[in-house]
Amino acid sequence: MSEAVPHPPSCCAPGRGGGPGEFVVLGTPPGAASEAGAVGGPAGTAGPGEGHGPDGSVLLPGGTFLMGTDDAEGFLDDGEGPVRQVTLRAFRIDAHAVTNRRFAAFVADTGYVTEAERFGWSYVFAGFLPAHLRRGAARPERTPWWCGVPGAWWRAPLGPGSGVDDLVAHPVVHVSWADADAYCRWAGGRLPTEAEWEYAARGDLEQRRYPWGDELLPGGEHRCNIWQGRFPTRNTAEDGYEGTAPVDTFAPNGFGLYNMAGNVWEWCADWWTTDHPAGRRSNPTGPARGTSRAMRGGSYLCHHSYCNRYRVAARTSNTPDSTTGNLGFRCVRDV
Ligand SMILES: [Cu+2]
Repeated sequence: MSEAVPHPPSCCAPGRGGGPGEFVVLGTPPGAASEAGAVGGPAGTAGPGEGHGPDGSVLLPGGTFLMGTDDAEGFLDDGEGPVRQVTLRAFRIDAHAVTNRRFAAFVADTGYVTEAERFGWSYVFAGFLPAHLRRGAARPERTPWWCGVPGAWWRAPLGPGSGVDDLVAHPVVHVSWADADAYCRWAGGRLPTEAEWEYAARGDLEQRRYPWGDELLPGGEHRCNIWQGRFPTRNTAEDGYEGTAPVDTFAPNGFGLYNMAGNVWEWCADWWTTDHPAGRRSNPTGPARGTSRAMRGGSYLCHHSYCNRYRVAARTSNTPDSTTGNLGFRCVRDV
């Protein structure tokens, strides 16, 4: 497998239903992938929201910032630009991604069943799988380092036989957009808009490439959990992690927020578009409708040779029912 796949249209997280050419064509598709039916969130689950005290979330004052980038390293086709002036009202945001511990509390309280459970499978990075699960697994044609694994879900992130006992402080993964939305409502919040997410990720810096500045390794130090080595065959894990890291790993950004770059992709509220109106905007919420939802931040699989989407202006999307081992979320709250 060659190392560099230049500027692929979709990033390292494949879609469940996929667009043309995107879905599983190698091996045998697991289960009845498109027959799971409509999955609603748990209606009326108003949340207790405990566990989000002063330590768990950060009040951001809002204001005006420059969203997007014209960085030569950026991906024009992803709609990273143009740079535009966006004004936001104040909001609170989780200091880190939602953990397995918190998601377990949500499920215990509500009996919520995730979409990956209903579909009966989810995407796991092939390099993490034992040979017997990897062999014959269905793989997306354009991102064949992913395997559709029957029985993979948030509580069994590497499929049957795996668990989250040692991962309670790691981000919950294998959650769909609806799963994330249901959790946020239970917790008394909502998913961030893309504008809120980017404003938060920038940590009060203006037009920098990463949440901490322009250098990937300031002073030679790793500041986020991404891929080192040769993607996708050799992960040297120089940053300390092959897969997910605990949600408060590495120094926080200027707003006190952890892992806004790398670790796991994070769902945003907005429908996806690459067409941003120029000029000033106030509290933008994205298009009124769409087919995929925006994701931000990049993940432990991101590598410069492949997608370079751990930059703060980078973005991608996925169909709302998609679930993978590198996609999680955090919540915001109105104030
Ligand atoms: Cu990536």
